[in-house]
Amino acid sequence: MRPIHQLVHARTRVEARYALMPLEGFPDSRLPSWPTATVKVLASPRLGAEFVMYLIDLPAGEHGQFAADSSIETFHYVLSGEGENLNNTAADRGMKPGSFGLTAPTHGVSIKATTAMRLLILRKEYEQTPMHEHGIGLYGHESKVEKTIWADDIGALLQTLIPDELAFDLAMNIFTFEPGHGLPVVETHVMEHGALILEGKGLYYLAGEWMEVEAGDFIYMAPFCPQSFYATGTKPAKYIYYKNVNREIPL
Ligand code: UGY
Ligand code: MN
Repeated sequence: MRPIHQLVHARTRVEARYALMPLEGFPDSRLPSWPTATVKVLASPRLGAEFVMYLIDLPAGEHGQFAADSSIETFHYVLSGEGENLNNTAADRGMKPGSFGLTAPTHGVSIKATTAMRLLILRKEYEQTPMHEHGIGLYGHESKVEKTIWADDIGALLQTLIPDELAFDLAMNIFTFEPGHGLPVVETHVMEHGALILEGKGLYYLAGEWMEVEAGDFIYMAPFCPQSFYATGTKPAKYIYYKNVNREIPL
């Protein structure tokens, strides 16, 4: 929390096609099915997003869940702490920083913290498509996901946590950029993004302006928001982001 004698200057911006929101500005909320957790709602349909992103702080020994549902799928990523994914089999039960999972709507997510945990959660309506089954879910750890070179730049590495298969309607990716490296173009695309900066700092280009960003910033990018990024500072910059993929555009 900022000391009271300082000015309340902020980098927070909520514009027509994007929002840049450092975590310090989000008040704590609670959720009925996570009664002892503190929750920050990073993005929701009220912002224009077609998904919800939560940052959940679950104290040691406590438990929270999202019940099985006819339509909502859930992605989770462990930012810190350790715990158990109670609905999973022994092989996929343990959770530590970097663990992630995508759980189908037909299955619940039930997490117990062994030590205090911080989780990034994304929930969205699963867009079914004939011939492609979501399956129960998919669980892993980022250290086991291959880093691929992005745009012929060895200083820009992409990890695709969810395989790019037609059964899945979302991508959750991690980008790691060496200082000075970034996206070589200004992208504009129909997909929207929710991104959390995990490490380092850099300059993000959003709808015509370059803005400083650093670890702990959340960014929402609406469809067709012009966007680009390069890392600054002396250490790599890393961010995790959501993207809707592999489906027809509703008309
Ligand atoms: O996958 C992407 O669209 C990615 N290159 N966008 C981004 O990092 N803002
Ligand atoms: Mn993009």
